[in-house]
Amino acid sequence: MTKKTAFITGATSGIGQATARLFADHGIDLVITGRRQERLNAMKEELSTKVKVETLNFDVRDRAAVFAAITGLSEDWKSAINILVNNAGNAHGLASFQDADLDDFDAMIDINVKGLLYVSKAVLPFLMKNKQAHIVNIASIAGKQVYPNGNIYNASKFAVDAISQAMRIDLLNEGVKVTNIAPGLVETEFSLVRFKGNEEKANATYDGLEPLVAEDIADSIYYSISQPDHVQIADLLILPKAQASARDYKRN
Ligand code: NDP
Ligand code: 8X3
Repeated sequence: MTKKTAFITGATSGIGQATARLFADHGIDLVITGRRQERLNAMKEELSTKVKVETLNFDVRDRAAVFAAITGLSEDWKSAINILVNNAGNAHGLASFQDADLDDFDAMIDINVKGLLYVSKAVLPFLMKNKQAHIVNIASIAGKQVYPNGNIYNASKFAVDAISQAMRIDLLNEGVKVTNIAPGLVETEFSLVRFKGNEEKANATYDGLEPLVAEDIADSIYYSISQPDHVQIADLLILPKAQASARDYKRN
């Protein structure tokens, strides 16, 4: 069986962090990225007892920094990485199109869409050379259905969904599998970021219902990358029991 080595963006928190931990439990060597160096250091210290870990600190919006960090990896890493988990991303704001802040629109397009493209283009040459390669893009139910005030977050995740489909077609002859994962409500730092540190608003997102936890999505990512070589999980939509659509929740 080919040894698995994964590159995970946004591993300092939430879904990316839980995925890094689960992968390490399964012996998958890791390149983990984020902007919070102290968290990257802590993750490296925690996971290095199980697997090889490299950390890279860059803002996915910074195209030059993305390419400098990734092309600067050692040849050992470059010849080993066969899984890319494009997870880094967030919502910025929850306001009507007419009231929303243009800086928030920029952030979501630049991080969730352009950042994912930069990282993918930088990592892809290794994936195409290495065996049994796989890209997992973290989209969202927000990329399948629009909800009030979701506007450009929705647009950014619809873009991720389309990019997953496009990658799957274009990479068909390269032997690179592509999985799109679309979670519903997951309790992470996501809402704190969306509401710019307002804990009351962030907590209200999960009022009266049991959301998913990051580990639930890590499980589905691991499931996707641990299938036999001939099986390609194309798209997974994973919701809490208390959620039926991007706008239908059952709250107590
Ligand atoms: P968190 O806020 O907990 O984690 C986001 C991660 O992305 C962090 O590690 C953060 O690292 C990284 N990140 C954010 N902005 C940047 C940037 N500019 N450059 C580099 N890294 C960045 O949220 P989640 O774990 O919930 O989110 C992970 C993914 O899951 C996102 O793509 C999100 O859209 C998606 N998702 C989340 C859902 C939810 O309900 N939570 C549901 C559906 C999808 P750092 O700050 O250190 O840079
Ligand atoms: C995150 C889930 O419903 O808040 O993508 O957009 S939602």
